[in-house]
Amino acid sequence: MHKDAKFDTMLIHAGQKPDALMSVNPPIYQTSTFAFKNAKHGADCFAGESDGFIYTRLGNPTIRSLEDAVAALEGGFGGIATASGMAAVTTVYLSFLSAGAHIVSTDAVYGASRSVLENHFSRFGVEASFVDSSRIELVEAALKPNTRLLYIETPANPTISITDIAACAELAHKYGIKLVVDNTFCSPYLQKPLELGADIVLHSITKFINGHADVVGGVIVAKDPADHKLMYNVMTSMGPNMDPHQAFLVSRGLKTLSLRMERAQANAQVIAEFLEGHPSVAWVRYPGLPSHPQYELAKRQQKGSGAMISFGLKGGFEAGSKMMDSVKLATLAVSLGGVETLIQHPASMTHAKVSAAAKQKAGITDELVRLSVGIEDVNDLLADLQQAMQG
Ligand code: LCS
Repeated sequence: MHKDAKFDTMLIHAGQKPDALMSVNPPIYQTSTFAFKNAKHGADCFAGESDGFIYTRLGNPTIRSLEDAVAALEGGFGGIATASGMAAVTTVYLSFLSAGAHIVSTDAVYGASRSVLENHFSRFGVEASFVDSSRIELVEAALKPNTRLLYIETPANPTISITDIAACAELAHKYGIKLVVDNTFCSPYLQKPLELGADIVLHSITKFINGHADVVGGVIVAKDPADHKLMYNVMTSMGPNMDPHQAFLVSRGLKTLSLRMERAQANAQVIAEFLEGHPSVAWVRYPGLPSHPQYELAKRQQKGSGAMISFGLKGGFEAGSKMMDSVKLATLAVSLGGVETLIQHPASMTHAKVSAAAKQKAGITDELVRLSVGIEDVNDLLADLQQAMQG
């Protein structure tokens, strides 16, 4: 692949190295371990003086192919694939947070990215503050001398609020703090956090990157080789590694990222406008609507508006529940970013473990319904939502 290859070309070719049989796609190296040619080769591999594979927890060609592809797409130094998105999140936390350290995070992050700090990292003396990171002055006010990480999710799950990545990078670097961006909702097709100054980008690969609701996985990409090395050591020591078969499936899904994202966000724009004009709908949050509070920032920072919408019905939680029970084409399920349209209720599902007070403060209200728009025919989706709101 030419070094100046464009994004869509990279989607198809990045990370692909022909094997001995010139296989066009990366084979599934479904093996736990790799034989050494001789004792010296084994010792050289362990010493890092030969780049042969050793053991799948430490690296595997099928997984490496995916890691290299995502690293190239994000414009980073190296990729680290993990068993789940949460394995990626916790690998980042474990790499940079020690007892006595502090992290500042977006308040409306994915529920587990928050609750793992509040319920588990707190047991090891790690302190966390959650702020509305769309307001940079609140981020700055939350920083402390022991802050090690600024962790933002943009657009945030599930409020779709948008944080200025470049402004956060400037702030973080002024205080010698690393900026981490969860880029799950956009994927590298729509947003490139490392180019905007972030140090580390991560994904729940379960979502848009894989895109077919058949794999759980995660990936981390660092800009700086030293950060990559640190996180790679943490990941391979603790063992939340991806499996070769998972990596194969994700590599296959990844190739159509642009096509899926284009169709899904075109559908989402039509649906968001329909919802905003519907008499039963109280409010809609979608970056492609001028009513979105960070509409201008979204236009500047993202290549498109994405496929995630949140909204509230005038009848509140009761009306939302009724709607979720009445959809026939959209599926009532958590997760997002697949080819199929999903609908869910964050307050009682994905963010159930976040305290009621924290949810209220972060804008995760009881009435909020979240839609992950798929690539079905948009007229069928509109008809389904229309009948479900009447039902
Ligand atoms: N980051 C974001 C933004 C997410 O939405 C999720 C999962 C994760 C990290 C964790 O990834 P996982 O371990 O599940 O691969 N979000 C989910 C959601 O909204 N519904 O179900 C899972």
